[in-house]
This record gives sequence, C-alpha cells and structure tokens, in this order.
Amino acid sequence: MKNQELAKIFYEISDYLKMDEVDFKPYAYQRAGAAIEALEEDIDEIYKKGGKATLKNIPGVGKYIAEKIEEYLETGRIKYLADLKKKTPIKLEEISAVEGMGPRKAKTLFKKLNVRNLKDLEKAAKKHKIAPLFGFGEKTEKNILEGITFLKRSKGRFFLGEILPKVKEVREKLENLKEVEKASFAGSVRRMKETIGDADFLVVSKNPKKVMDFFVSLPGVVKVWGKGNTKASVRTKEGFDMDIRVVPQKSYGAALQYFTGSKEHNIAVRRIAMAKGLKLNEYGLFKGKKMIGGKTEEEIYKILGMKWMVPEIRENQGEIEAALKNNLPKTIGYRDIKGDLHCHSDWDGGENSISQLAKTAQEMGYEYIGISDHTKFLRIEYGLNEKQLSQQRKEIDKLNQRQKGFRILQGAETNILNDGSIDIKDEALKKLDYAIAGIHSNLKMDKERMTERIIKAMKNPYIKIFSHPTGRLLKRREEYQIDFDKILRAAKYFGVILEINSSPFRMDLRDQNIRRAKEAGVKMVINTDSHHKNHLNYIELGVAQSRRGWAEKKDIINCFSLEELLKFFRGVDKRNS
Ligand code: DGT
Ligand code: CA
Ligand code: CA
Repeated sequence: MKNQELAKIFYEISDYLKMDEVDFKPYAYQRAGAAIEALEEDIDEIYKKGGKATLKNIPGVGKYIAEKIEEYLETGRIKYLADLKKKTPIKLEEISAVEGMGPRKAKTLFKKLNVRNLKDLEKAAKKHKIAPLFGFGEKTEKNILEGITFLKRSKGRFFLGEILPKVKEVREKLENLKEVEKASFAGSVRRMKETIGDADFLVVSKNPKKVMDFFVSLPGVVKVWGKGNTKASVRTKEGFDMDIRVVPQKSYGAALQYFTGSKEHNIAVRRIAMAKGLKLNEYGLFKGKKMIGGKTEEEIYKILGMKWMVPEIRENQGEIEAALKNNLPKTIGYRDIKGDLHCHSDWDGGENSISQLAKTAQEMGYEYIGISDHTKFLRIEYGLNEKQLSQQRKEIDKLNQRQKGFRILQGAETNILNDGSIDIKDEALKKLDYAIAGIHSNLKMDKERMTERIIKAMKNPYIKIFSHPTGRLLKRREEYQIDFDKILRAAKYFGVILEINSSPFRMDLRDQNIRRAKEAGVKMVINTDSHHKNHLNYIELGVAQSRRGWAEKKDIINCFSLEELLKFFRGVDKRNS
C-alpha cells in the first residue's frame, strides 16, 4: 500500500508550507494526507480504476492535489516537495521531532542562527543563542535541550503502532509461502512492546533456502545485512530492520521461547533449567545429550514447573515467580473489549460523524461507544460549550432510538484548568452519561501543584475518567511531574477511572503504572482517543499495554457489558464524599 507513504509526503509538504506562514495550503495538504491515510482501498487501485477523476472522490482532494497524487504514482516522487526543501534546506522532520519545535520556530532558527539539523539545534541551545531570540526565551531553550535528550534516549526505536501493520503483512506473506509450515513473530513484536528495535520472525520450514530467498527479496527491502542458510537480516524502506530464523518443527517451541525473549526473562528461565540439571537453548531442553522438550513452549515451561504465560509479560518482572506458584494474572484477551469510551466526532473537528463512528464500533462487535469530544477551553480543537453539548445530546438520543443492541453514550473530554476546575459547568456535566477530564495545557507545572490540580478535578462528582493520566508522549515527552501514589489514592477514593490510552504515540499509562493501579485497586479503561473511525483499531495496542501491565478483566471497565458499565457508573457517587 502506497497510502501511508503518500500521506507522509503530504504531511511533510504541509510542514514545509507552514514555515512560510501560508494560510490555507498547509491544512489542505494535511487534510488530504489524513484522508489518504484512512482509505481502505489502495490509492494505486483507485487511480487505476478511473485516473485523476476518481482521485477527486477522496475527501479533501481537488484538482491540484489529484495532480500531485498522479505525479507520485507515476514517478514515485513529488517535485513540489523537493522544491520546498531546496528553498529552505533544513532537516525539518528531524528538528520537529523535538517536543515544542514546530515548523515556524524551525524557520526562525534557520534564518537567525542557520540551524539546519538536530546537531545545529543542540549546539545553538547549549551556547545559549536561542534564549535571546524574540518568541523563545530561557524556558523554551531549556525545553529544547530536554527534548533533545529525551529523543536521543529513544533513538533507533520505532512505534509498535507503526510497525505492526507492516510486519503483519510480512507474516501473512510468509504464511502463504508453500514451503512455510508456520510463521510467527518473535522478539519485542511478539511481546508487543510499545517501541521496537527490530522485528523478528520465526519460521518452520523444511526448505529454508527458499524462505531466505523470499525474505530478502520482499518488496520494501532496501538492504540485506546478511543472508545465511537459516537466518537473514534486512533493512526496510521505512528504516527498521527485520530478522528471520528458520527452524525445524521439533525445535519450534524452544526457538520461539528463546527468540521471544526478553533477554532478562530468558536468563532467569535458563537458571531454573540449570538448577534442575537441565540445559535450555534455542534448539531444545536437554538432559545430558537427550532432548526432553522443545516442540512447544508449553512443554518447556511445564517441564520447568511453570505454566505457559503470554509473551507480553515476559520481562523478568515477577512473572517467573508467579508462574512457578501457578499465580499468573488472567490477562485480558484481545477480544474482551466491549466498547470504546474516548472517541472524537466531527463535532470537535474529528474526521467522522457520530453515526459513522457508531457503525464502525458495531462492526467491531462492540456493545457501546462513548463520544467524548473536546470542550470549550480547547478552542483550536473546536471544543464544545454547554449549549453544543446539549444539542449533541439530542442528536445522540435520536440516533439511539434507531439502535438495537447497541448504545451510543455521550461523554466529553473536558479540560482540567490550572486551578483544577473543569471548563464545563456541573449542570451540563450532569446531563452526560459520563465525563472525562484531561490536562491539555500547562503541562510543566511543578509536582505538588500538578498533583493538587489533578486531585481537585477528581473530586468533581461528574468526572469519571482521567484521560492519558501521565501525559507522556512516546519518544517525545516525559511524564508530567506528579505524585503518582497520591493520584492513585485519590482515584481509588473518588472512584475515578484511569485511562490506558491506545494511541500509538501515547500508550499512557505505561506498564509499570498499570500494575501499580491494579495493585491499588484502581479501575482502568482502555480507550483509543480516536479522531477517525479507523483509529478504533488502535485498541489492540491498548490491550497489549494492559496485558504488559498484568491487568485483568475486572480491572478494565470496558470489558464490562453495557448494563454492567452503566451500573458501575451509577454506583460511583462522590457527592457524599
Ligand atoms: P528490540 O529488538 O530491541 O525491540 O528487542 P528484542 O527483545 O526483540 O531483542 P532482539 O531483537 O535483540 O532479540 C530477540 C530475542 O532474542 C530477545 O528478546 C531474546 C533473544 N536474545 C537475543 N540476544 C540474546 C542473548 O544474548 N541472550 C539471551 N538469553 N537471549 C537473547
Ligand atoms: Ca527485535
Ligand atoms: Ca533482532
């Protein structure tokens, strides 16, 4: 699918245009990019069907942009972007990966200080050349340096959410190869870690050579790092690497266990084998020279006195002790989610209407969807005021009259203001099915004030959910300064549910915080924070995160049926507390 690549090019064009402070054009490209990214059909196929004319059926694509798409599909590039890059020769993508650095700031730093890339930016900040510039200041300079440090730490790692669709395609292709008996993910992809260093595949085949040839010539492979008889390693055009191993059936379990990792988990498991006088490696489990296990993972764990455990928890964080005591968590399943409670509709600038979102949710087998648009403090996101919320209520009520066995709930993602108050009046909150509160401004408050601010919001009787509770952005932004234990105590006391946000760039709460919440008896909800109906699929990432945090069905409120959920919401009554 070329959709993703083309969308990325359009986003890039949009960013370069933003540097020139053009008014309308950047947003036109951004919109077209989003529409193309969300297409279910391959853009190439659409074009083949009816040329430029059919392209114009895509929302946000007019004559001019259709021409650009055509140029890309015909030549593999868009000259306009090359021209823009020539005009302002900076590595914008690199620079704007730093939290707080947008296209306009990048342009200013280029003009005033000739900052062209990340290195230049770091140098300029360290020499304190940025602070004196108009519109920057000490604080911005400090934030830039912090952003760069954070970025460096996660360098070379990729978002699971970006990698997963691509490696699923590869796995499918491998599975369809007639020489292949079995193909599985291994490594961090199988463990569903939030970021991935490289993607690992494990294959069972009697004809490894065929598999090797096939693997290194997959479309999108730009470099072959190595190709042996049973293993190979390649670089993809997206910039991440993929490793493959081919093993015989009898070693499949041992190899899968070994290559799934984590390394720390493996070391601890091997130690247990050694203590029993056994030897464990990627070929099997051995007593002296005799292989006593290796065909399946279950077999290996069983011989070592453990129950099989889901890959997501194999980090040597207590799972081995739990497995030995037959005390593993009953992690939730990928199909246990009954609804999504954090979705943005076109009322606040999201891509889809409420009924479109509801339809997709129904197709996913959900029992309910919660529409939770931004509220008025977020003007740039078209936040809804009290009056609009009440109009929306009417529309939702009307839509619900036509639904059978499915319910649209009305929520709202309100803003926690600096003093902890909510930007929507209680009388309006009261009429919602539930209200979410989140922090969308002043993220850098000191710890004590930030904690107080959040706790005050939790006291509001209508706030049921605290969205993206630690505010981190993967590879981009650290968590807020908060006293998480205090937040947990308050959440427990006031019955506030903490969100596990499935957005590939957030995944907030992180695994350890999920475990802490679970231990504190605080309920959680897995939400996608969708701004487009296709984002509803991100739920898989959130479920993975919850499994990595040992969460069970009873901990996650959207594993509840509609009836149970509503009962639960009614039961949380803070007015007397
Ligand atoms: P990544 O790629 O950084 O996201 O993380 P992984 O876990 O996928 O690591 P990777 O690709 O280097 O190796 C895949 C698995 O192979 C790893 O999870 C465990 C196993 N493995 C690799 N190196 C070692 C090692 O030195 N000792 C042991 N016991 N296992 C290893
Ligand atoms: Ca890996
Ligand atoms: Ca690897």
